[in-house]
Amino acid sequence: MSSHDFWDKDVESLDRKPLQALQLQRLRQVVDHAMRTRFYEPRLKKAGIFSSADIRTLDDIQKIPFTTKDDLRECYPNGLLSVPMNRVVRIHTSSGTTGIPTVIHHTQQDLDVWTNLVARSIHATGSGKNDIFQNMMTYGMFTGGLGLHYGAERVGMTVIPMGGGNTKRQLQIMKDFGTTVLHITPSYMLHVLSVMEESGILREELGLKKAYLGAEPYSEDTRRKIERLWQIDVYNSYGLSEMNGPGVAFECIEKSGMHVWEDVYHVDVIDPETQRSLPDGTEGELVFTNLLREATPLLRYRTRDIASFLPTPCACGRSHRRLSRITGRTDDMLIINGVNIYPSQIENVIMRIPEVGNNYQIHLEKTGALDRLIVKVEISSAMFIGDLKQIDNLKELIKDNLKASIIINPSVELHEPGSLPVFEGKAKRVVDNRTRI
Ligand code: DLL
Repeated sequence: MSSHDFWDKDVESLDRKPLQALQLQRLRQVVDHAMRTRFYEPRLKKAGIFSSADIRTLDDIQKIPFTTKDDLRECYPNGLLSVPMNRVVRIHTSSGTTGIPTVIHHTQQDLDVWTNLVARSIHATGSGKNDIFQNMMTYGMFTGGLGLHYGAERVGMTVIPMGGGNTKRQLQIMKDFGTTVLHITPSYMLHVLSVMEESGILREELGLKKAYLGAEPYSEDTRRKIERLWQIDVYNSYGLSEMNGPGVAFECIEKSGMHVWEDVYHVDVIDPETQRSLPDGTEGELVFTNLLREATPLLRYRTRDIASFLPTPCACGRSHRRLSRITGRTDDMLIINGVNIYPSQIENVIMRIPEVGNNYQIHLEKTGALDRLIVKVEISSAMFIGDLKQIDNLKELIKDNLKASIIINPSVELHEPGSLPVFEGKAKRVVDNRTRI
């Protein structure tokens, strides 16, 4: 590997030992900083931590109590702010559709750290100043727009700040400016393909090479499908507004798991029930500490996201560990007639089937005392003009495969291409119409 392959070689290839020493030093700093806040001071003291002197090893992080989304909501709007407001240069919120949003304040230094991590991530995918970057994530309080924007500028890409929506115009811009890299949600990426089919613009007229897909879960088969249909490389990108936003974990050119930038983020994988730490290779809930936060320090934040660390080093030479795909959230588990099912299990099954189109939805209804699972699936355009027998066979195939994977017997509805609701940001896949008692 040459230093050219890294954005910041010294940090990205730092051996595990010095990397952990750096984490410890920064953890101690952030604990001292948090200790000065009204939110953390009583909590840390209650846990026996009076200053950074009580954090002697990295394992001492376990003494720090968890912070939850509810804690953040209770602090709305400024309860976690730990610098004077005149040092805050930007505010972001989580994109949650219900309830009170969580608020993250940023100082200029916070933004610089974030921008640098995004730049590092983009560089790790092999993109740079020769790329035309079309950012199709929503701009605004959501971090997907501005977060990638500044990182892309820092590596010298030509940035087209489109934001989400207006798909025909997006395609025209892609064609006219020769866009090479997109930033977009996976569900929207599949929809753009359907719109391209009607728009008269041909794939050959576009210079597209890569897409950064994230902000919502998607399966490995969905990645392959998008790569095959678009003839591009897809890189998975994970982040959450509480930890800045995108740029927390990103795939490198190896496309095999997302490097978490461990000089800035300490991550623990815990069993959500017992709250005990789990070893690399075991799936659990991700718990993040931002080691360099000024305006909103967050210690041991329970993300509710489920994933595992890959147990082997990456061929790219980066020492920062890789996260698996996010397989679900502790709060998106569906209980259907007593059986626990994650929506990702359903996507895993249907997106493996080539005749399946670009969109799907999971509906839950109540019939008497029983729950009913209805999986609505768009079929491909080629299949749509096929004969009825073929369509019936496809329906049975999807049903059988789902039954084999999730145990319960679903109803499957096949829909024509483009007929299910489209989301230009995060997709809403589950519609739960069961009345709760
Ligand atoms: O979604 C930040 C982001 C923007 C990440 C653009 C990647 C690209 P929030 O709105 O706070 O922030 O939502 C965070 O989205 O806890 C996960 O549940 C989910 N999520 C984000 N990326 C992925 C991914 C942004 N690659 C929440 N795979 C997180 C699965 C993801 N889920």
